[in-house]
Amino acid sequence: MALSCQSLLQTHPAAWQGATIHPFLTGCHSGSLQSAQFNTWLVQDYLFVKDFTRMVGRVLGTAPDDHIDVLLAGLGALKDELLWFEAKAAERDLDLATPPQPTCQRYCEFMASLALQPYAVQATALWAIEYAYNQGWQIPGPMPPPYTEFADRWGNPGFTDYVDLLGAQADAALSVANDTAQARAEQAFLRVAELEAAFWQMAFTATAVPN
Ligand code: HMH
Repeated sequence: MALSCQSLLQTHPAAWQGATIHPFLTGCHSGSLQSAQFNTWLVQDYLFVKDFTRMVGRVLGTAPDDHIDVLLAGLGALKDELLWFEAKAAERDLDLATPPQPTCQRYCEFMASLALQPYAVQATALWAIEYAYNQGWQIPGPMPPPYTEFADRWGNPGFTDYVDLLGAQADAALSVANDTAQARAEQAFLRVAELEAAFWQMAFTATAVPN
């Protein structure tokens, strides 16, 4: 049987919980997160999303014809998202010309490395990256201000539909992928899960570093 997004989640529940349940997100929900911790995440996630946009561009470059439309819509949303990050950073007086933290750097290097992988691996990683935020921001329950709009960005029904479409495209690619590509897709899924957990954790470990 071919690998699917659903089977990956079922086979690796602990890894996926690590990616989507974290004190950063529960701290946003309860109000216990320090604003410096949130700001660290905000700046690093902007840097992440810039490189993620490049990755989606590369996935589009290898996608079959009938997957182009969804990916183009995703790129359109990312254009808006980058401007939104810039506005959020300006509201908080944050300097976006900050160097990436090692964890952000590692994640960006992983995304760059996907260019060498078959399309099925790229599509699986893309789905996992988006699904991690789609779930992570929703699991704690309704977020109080100032975090409501952050939870809505990745938890809104339109984004959820987009993530479902990415999952369907990854499943379609996996259904015709050979064993090697399927094994690599599973590795990529686990690497995304690990990097997502580390990315949340970065807000706690990096905040004390002066810039
Ligand atoms: C670290 N993972 C990270 N940042 C994001 N913005 C997303 C996933 C979703 O796009």
